This record gives sequence, structure tokens and C-alpha cells, in this order.
Amino acid sequence: MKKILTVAAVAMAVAVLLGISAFADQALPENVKGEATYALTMIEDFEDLGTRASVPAGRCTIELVDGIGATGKALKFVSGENTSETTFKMAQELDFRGYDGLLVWVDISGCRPKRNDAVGIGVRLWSLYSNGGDDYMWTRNTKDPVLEDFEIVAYYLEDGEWKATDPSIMDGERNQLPNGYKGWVYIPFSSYITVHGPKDKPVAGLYNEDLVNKFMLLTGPYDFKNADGEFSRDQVIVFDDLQLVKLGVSQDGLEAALKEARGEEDDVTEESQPADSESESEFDPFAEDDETTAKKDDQTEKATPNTDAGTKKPAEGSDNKSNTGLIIGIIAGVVVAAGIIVAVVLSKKKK
Ligand SMILES: [Ca+2]
Repeated sequence: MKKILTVAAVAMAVAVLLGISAFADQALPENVKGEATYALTMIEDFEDLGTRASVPAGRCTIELVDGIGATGKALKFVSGENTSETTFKMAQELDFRGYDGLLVWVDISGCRPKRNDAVGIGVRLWSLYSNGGDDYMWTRNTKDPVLEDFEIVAYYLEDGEWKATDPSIMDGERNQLPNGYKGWVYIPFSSYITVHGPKDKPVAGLYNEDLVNKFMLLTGPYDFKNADGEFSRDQVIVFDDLQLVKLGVSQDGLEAALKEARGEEDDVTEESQPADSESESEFDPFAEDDETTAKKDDQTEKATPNTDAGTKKPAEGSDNKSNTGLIIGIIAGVVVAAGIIVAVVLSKKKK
């Protein structure tokens, strides 16, 4: 009888766990590049793009699809006859200063590359405020401009370890992920290039970064030509939950850590911003967008928008982590209960 009860209890536990995991979001990585403590600020969760996405003609098609990404909806690219690229106006401008890099969910299992057994992905960033509102751009381009002793890498998880992409097989700004990869990708800002650095020369990193308000996702199909040299269309690439990462601080400590990194305790403009940044903040880069205009009016202080954004989105990251905690808790509970039942059965047998 006890054995039957034990089997029933274990079976129920397995059924419950399967049910929970079917609804659970993709767990965030246990560590980012070996750092178990990290904080996140969501840039784009791809739940509702409105009219913020802009696809260059003939490049690819995009749509938001439920249940294929990290949380809720995700962005599904379907390739056309050229490299797939799409520009996104960010729902909320974010101050990138003080962060270490980007974390993004990628699924390239819907691709069939013909070269290198790898598929390229990249993220380009813009600010319309830096450098006097000159459409300031940060790329990861290996070809132009070229910097010496500089490698452009991204990191992906393989058997729980972060592995670096191979810079020697990059296509433009695209880091090559192994064929079929599905999971988190970490892109450090140290592997970016600022096109207009000091004296207008390119420089590594996000030099002179300011409120960032636009990004581009770049992906295949450089590699997708068939034997006749024709593009193989309809390759599917999924992106979700593009986030800013700050390593070595908890979510609760993020705001203070960012302020410290930006030297903002005493003087907001101390770091590197031009003296006329106040007048720049009134410059509206998206004049056709009433919502953005309204937001800009609220942002008279350059330092505050990020903390507003930082308190809203990371909560989702925390929820994600607490979901994982809940599942682990349930598993632990089930294991303990099963152990007690087995112990009871064994003790009965001995008697
Ligand atoms: Ca999502």
C-alpha cells in the first residue's frame, strides 16, 4: 500500500512540475560571464511594438509571436533575399552609461546555414543626442572602421559555460552563433566601436554615450545561399528580451551603482556631457511621435530617465528569477516529501 502511495506521490509531483514548466518563462542565466550577481534593465521585451519597428524594403518580414521566446511574445524574423535588418525606436530612451553590456534571447534553430555552420546576429545602437544630435552610432563592424588589437566577440551558453564567438568568421557586425543555437547571448560593450571617437577617429567601446533611443537587429542570411547561388528564403530567427546588464550588483543595488559609475552624486553633468546638454534635451528626434514628445517634456534632467526606466523593467527580471525560485522550491518540497514516504516504507519493511 505504501509503495503504491509513494509511486502515486512521485507521479503527481512529476505531473505538477511538467505543468508548471509549460507555463514558466525561460530562466535567466545563472551567471553572466561567470558573474552570478547581475542586474538588468529591459530595453525591449517585444510584447507590443506599435509602429516603432522599421524594416528596410525587401529585407525580411517580422511579427510578434507568442510562446517562442524568453517571455510572452517574441520577435520572429523571416528572411527574404537580403540580410535581415530591422530598426527599432525604443519605447523609452535609456542612459547606457554604467552598464557592462547587452543580454538577449536568440533562437536560430529555424535557420539552415550553408557556410561555417553558424548564423550571424548583431545589435547596432544609436543616440540622437550625443555629438550634438548627429545621429551618433555605435557598431560592431569588423571591416570599417578597423581598430588594431580589437576583437569583436559575443558570448553564448554551451553546457552551462559561456563561450566566445569566433571573430574570424564574422560577417560585418554579425557574431556567428553555432548552428541551431537557442538561448541567451551576452554582448559586452567593450566589443563595440564608436564611429566618431576623440578627434573624430574610431575608438573601442561606447564612447560619449548618452540617452540611447534606437537600435537595429541584424541577422542572416549572408550564409543562406543554395547550391545555385540563390538565397534560401524563409529562414526563421527569433529575438526576445533585449536587456542592459550591470555585472556584480543586485537588482536592488542597480540604481546606486549606476549613479556611482556616472559620478552623479554631486554633479550630474560632471562626466562627459557637453555644456549645452540642457538645450539638447529639448531637441525632439521623433517630432512625429506625440507620445515621445510628451515623454521628452518630462525629461528635463538628463540623469533621471534611466532610474525611472530602471525601476520598471527590472521588476520583470526579478519576477523571472522568483519564478525560478518557486519552481526550485516546489522541486525541493517534492523531493523531501518523497524521501519521507520512502523512509516510512523502508521502516515498515524492517519491522
Ligand atoms: Ca517577450
